[in-house]
Amino acid sequence: MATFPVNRLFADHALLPTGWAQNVAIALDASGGIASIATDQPIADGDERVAGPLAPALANLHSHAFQRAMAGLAEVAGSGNDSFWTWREEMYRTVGLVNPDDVEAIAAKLYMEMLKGGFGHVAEFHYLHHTADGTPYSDPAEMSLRILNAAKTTGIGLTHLPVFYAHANFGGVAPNAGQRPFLHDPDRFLALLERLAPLCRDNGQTLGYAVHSLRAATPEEMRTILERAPVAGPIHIHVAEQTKEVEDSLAWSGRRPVQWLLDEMPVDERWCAIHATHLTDDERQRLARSGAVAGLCPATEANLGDGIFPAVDYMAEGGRLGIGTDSHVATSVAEELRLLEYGQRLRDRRRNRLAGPGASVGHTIFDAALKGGAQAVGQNTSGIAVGARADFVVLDGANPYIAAASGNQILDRWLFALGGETVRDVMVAGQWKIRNGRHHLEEDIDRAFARVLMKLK
Ligand code: NGQ
Ligand code: ZN
Repeated sequence: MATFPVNRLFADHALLPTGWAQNVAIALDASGGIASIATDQPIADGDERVAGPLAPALANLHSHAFQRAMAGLAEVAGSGNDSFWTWREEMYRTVGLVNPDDVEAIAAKLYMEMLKGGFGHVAEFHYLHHTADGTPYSDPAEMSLRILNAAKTTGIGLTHLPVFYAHANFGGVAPNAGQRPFLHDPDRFLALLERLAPLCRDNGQTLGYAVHSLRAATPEEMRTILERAPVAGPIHIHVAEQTKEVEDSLAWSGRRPVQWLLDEMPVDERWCAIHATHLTDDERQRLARSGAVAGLCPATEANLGDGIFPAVDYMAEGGRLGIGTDSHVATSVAEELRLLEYGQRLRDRRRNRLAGPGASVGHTIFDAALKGGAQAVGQNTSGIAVGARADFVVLDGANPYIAAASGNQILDRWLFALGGETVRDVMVAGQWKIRNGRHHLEEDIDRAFARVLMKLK
């Protein structure tokens, strides 16, 4: 492999780990990593000058791709007491309607949308393994392979997280009919991981795994998987998203879900606690100290009526967090980060909650989600730094709001005042995937996706 830089970018403004810098020359290596960064440079022959401010693309740490197909279709009121749990019934209905071709088409459309929204990588929390009646496909990895393909087609980086799911609630309650497509015993789940490990490696994709929730696995099953999984990547779990889960956990064990998880599992930097909405002060402090990432999905959490994560205190305690688009009622960095801050404001009836005195909120939460997102998807370097993967967004320098902004105003304008069109170009691993707002396979991806939506009507 070539060891010399194969490509050089030049940005008038670039967001480095030390903050915004000017006249930045970035050399990429042959494997799509950042080889060198120099600031206050003249533009050199052969440099490709980007069309606006350059920022790192973020990792989206939580996705259930198939749910994009029903986003916006669960907004008709039912009995007057609609909840997360009634939404889940509708979601299970969608599960029963999609085959592997459909899932690949939905995921490709979604991943293209995510790229356009400023994400360069996605962690797919993948539990839709089997047919509607629970029969495994002739290749038990079929559905996973479709996710791998969709990521490859679109060019988004992937951390694939096959999900272990075996029960309907704490204490090993038998699963219900809607959950049949999700189920494994530990041996079969471990076999799935074995099969996927070399495929992900060959694709340059990361393999981790997830346990769906403390509702879906017994402590014994979790311990077996933790001991035997042939995987070094991240471990994710949904936890304490709904108050009912907290109540059920207390009834089962006398402990709250996050308390139980921190007591009983070796939670550390490898772990990502998805949602973790409902925390006591003690749980919040312990989670912050654990080094794990809280995987927040602000648009979905708002949509499902989950509650508000205590981000002000958690960040003050040094807790790590990242963002995910989860059910994909939103697909952009800006929407998620904006709602993260706005939830805190609505609760506290105050402004500028997640930044310290004098700091930009946009920059503070973008930087937190950059670092936490990278950790949660299994990357050990993040941002525009030597050794990191070259995952960039170029904001539209011709947009007057962006053109007139300097420093962190660029982020605050993008995240709090502008829409999706602000992201102009997106690079993943040293290659442009979105250019001037478009993907090179846009028409094909849209056509396949439209067919699926018409079928689901
Ligand atoms: C999921 N989604 O697995 O897709 C869950 C709902 C559950 C979100 N929590 C199902 N947003 O937690 O049982
Ligand atoms: Zn989820």
